Amino acid sequence: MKKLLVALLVLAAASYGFAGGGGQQSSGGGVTKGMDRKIVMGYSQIGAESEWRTACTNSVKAAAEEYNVELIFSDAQQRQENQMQAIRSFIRQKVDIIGFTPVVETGWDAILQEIKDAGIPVICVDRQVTLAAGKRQEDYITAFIGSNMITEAQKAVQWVVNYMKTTGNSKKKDDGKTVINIAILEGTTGSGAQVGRTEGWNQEIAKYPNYKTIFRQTGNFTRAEGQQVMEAWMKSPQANDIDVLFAQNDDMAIGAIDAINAAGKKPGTDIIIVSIDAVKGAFDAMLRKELNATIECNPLLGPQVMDTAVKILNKQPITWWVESVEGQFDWTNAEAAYPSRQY
Ligand code: GYE
Repeated sequence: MKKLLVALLVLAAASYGFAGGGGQQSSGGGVTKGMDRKIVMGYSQIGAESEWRTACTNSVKAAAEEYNVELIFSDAQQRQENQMQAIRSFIRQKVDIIGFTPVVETGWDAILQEIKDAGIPVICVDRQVTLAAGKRQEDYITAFIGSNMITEAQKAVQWVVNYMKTTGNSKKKDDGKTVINIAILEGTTGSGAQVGRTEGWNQEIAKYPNYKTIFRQTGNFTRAEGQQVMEAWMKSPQANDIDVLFAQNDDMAIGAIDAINAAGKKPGTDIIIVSIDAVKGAFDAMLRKELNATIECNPLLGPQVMDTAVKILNKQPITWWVESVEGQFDWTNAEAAYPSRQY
C-alpha cells in the first residue's frame, strides 16, 4: 500500500513537473466570461526570444485573467520536445482546450493525433504547422490565430524597392539596372515565420532581377545573434557591397544596427534596413534614423485566443483563420504613431 502511494505521488509530481517547465497555474472561483463554467486552457509558448514574443505572452496572460480562464502556461525554451511534454501533460490533465505556438512547422503529426483522439480542441497561435503530405492542418487544428507571414515579407520588398528607387542609400539608387545587394537575417530555421517570410520575400524580389542576395543566414530571431552574424558580414571582403539589410524581425535588425555602427558605417543611410514586427525598440531605432522601416506583425493575440476558445467550447461557429490587419511604419509616420503603440 505504502509503495503504491509513493509511486502515485512520484507520478503526480512528474506530470505536474512536465506541465511546468516554467509553468504557472492561476486558479480562483467564478465562471469564464461568456460561459457557464470556468474553463482550463493548457498553453505552450515557445520561449522569450524577442520583444514580440514577450508582448504576445503578456497579452495571452492578461486576456486569460480578463476572461477568467484558468491558464496552465508552459515556456518551451525554443525546444519542440519541451512543447510535446507540456502538451502531453495537458492531455493527461484533461484541459478543456489547448493553445500553442509551434516552434517549427513540422513534426507535429503524432501529437496532433493524440490531441484529436482525446477530443480536446486546439488553437494554433502565431505560427502554423505543416503536416505529412495529404493531411490538412484544418482537420487537426480547430482554429489558427496570427499573421500572414508571406504578405508581410512581400510588403517589405515593396517598401525596399520603392525607397531604393525614390531615395536610395548613400551609394546608389535603383534605376532598374544597377545591382542592389541584399543581406538577409532569417528567423529560426523551419519556423512558420521564417518559412513564410522567406517565401514571400523570394517571390516578390524575383520581380526585380537587379536585386541580388549576397548574404543570408539565421539569427534565430534574437538581438544577440543578429548582431553576431552582422558583425561577421561587416568583417568580410563584401561588407562594403551591402546596400540593403532585410531582417525577419526587429530584434535581429536592432542587433545588426549595433554591429554596423561598430564597423563605422551608418545604419539607415549606408545600409537601408527593413524588418518585421513594429515593436517599441524598432520605433526607437526609426526615430534615431537607424532603422528605415518595419512591417507590423501584431503580437497582441490574447483576446482573440480567449474569445475563440469560448466560442469553440460553446460550439458556436468560428472562422478557421481571421488574418490580423496590420500597418507599416517608416520615417514618414513613425513619430506620429509612436505614442499610441501598445507593444
Ligand atoms: O516576428 C519574432 C518572434 O513568430 C511572428 O517570432 C513570430 C515571430 C516574430 O520571435 O519576433
